[in-house]
Amino acid sequence: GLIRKPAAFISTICDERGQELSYCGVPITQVLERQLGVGGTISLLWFQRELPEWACKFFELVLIVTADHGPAVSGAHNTMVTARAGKDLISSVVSGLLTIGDRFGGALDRAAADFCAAYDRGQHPQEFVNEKRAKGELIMGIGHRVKSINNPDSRVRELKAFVTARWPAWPVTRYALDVEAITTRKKPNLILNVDGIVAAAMVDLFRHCSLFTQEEGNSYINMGSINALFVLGRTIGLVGHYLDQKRMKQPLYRHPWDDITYMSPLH
Ligand code: Q5B
Repeated sequence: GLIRKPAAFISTICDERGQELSYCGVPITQVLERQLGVGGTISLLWFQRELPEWACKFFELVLIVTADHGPAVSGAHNTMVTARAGKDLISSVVSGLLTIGDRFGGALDRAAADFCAAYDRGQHPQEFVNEKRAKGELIMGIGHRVKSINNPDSRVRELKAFVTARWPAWPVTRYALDVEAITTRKKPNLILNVDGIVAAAMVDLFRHCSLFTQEEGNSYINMGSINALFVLGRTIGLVGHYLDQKRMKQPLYRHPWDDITYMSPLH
């Protein structure tokens, strides 16, 4: 009889072999007819299930508010410098994406893991802050270079309003806000930042939309799915910065000497 050779790859999210492409079993025409949108597409391709309307809308809201935060931030800066060095779209966008990490735009997964672990062990927010300080660790999802309680981040305000109005329950978001109340007493810029609010809201989404087991939710956090929202959103802005520099035919960038302190170790 026929012996089927084991497949080299298994794919569970998308099938293009039939007459019609399907995303996790949902034909593309249905994705369009039912107006599942970008949020619904993310829910099928990333999470292999149709998430409720409020969750899909949240994904879209996150993509909009994280799409760009001006030319001064690390990612946009790298993309502009690369574009001005004559490089192509992909090289320029990738050079911007490579700056995303714990300190810039990539704190979401660790913020989610830390807030939910502290909440789950019943640790008082003050103890959580003390413990981080004692270990000399930064609290992921807390702090901003320019935003503060005196100059609030409207992105965070919008996300917070959406979560508190639409989530069935949001205890980890509450916990993160309690942490913020403590850290902002120390310094006004130690606010719950855009990474932190998305992270806490995603933990509450996984736990309270009743479509994930706790184990599945935790494993999506560990896989990096929350950082992926920032990466996807910010890619929109990085493409914008690339096109902007090319449109204006900006020349090769060279940093001015007067903005560099030259220090020879010999003197
Ligand atoms: N301190 C965000 O730092 C920033 C503390 C803290 C305890 C903290 C910093 C941080 C955690 C990682 C995080 C995502 C680097 C940020 C983003 C997207 C963005 C970006 C944009 C966009 C800012 C001064 C003093 C020191 C520190 C203490 C600071 N953060 N203590 N926990 N989390 N956060 N990343 O202002 O006593 O003076 O030695 O790493 O959540 O990236 O718009 O720019 O959309 O593009 O440069 O919004 O908070 O302050 O590092 O000089 O620290 O505050 O220990 O204390 P800064 P630093 P001391 S959202």
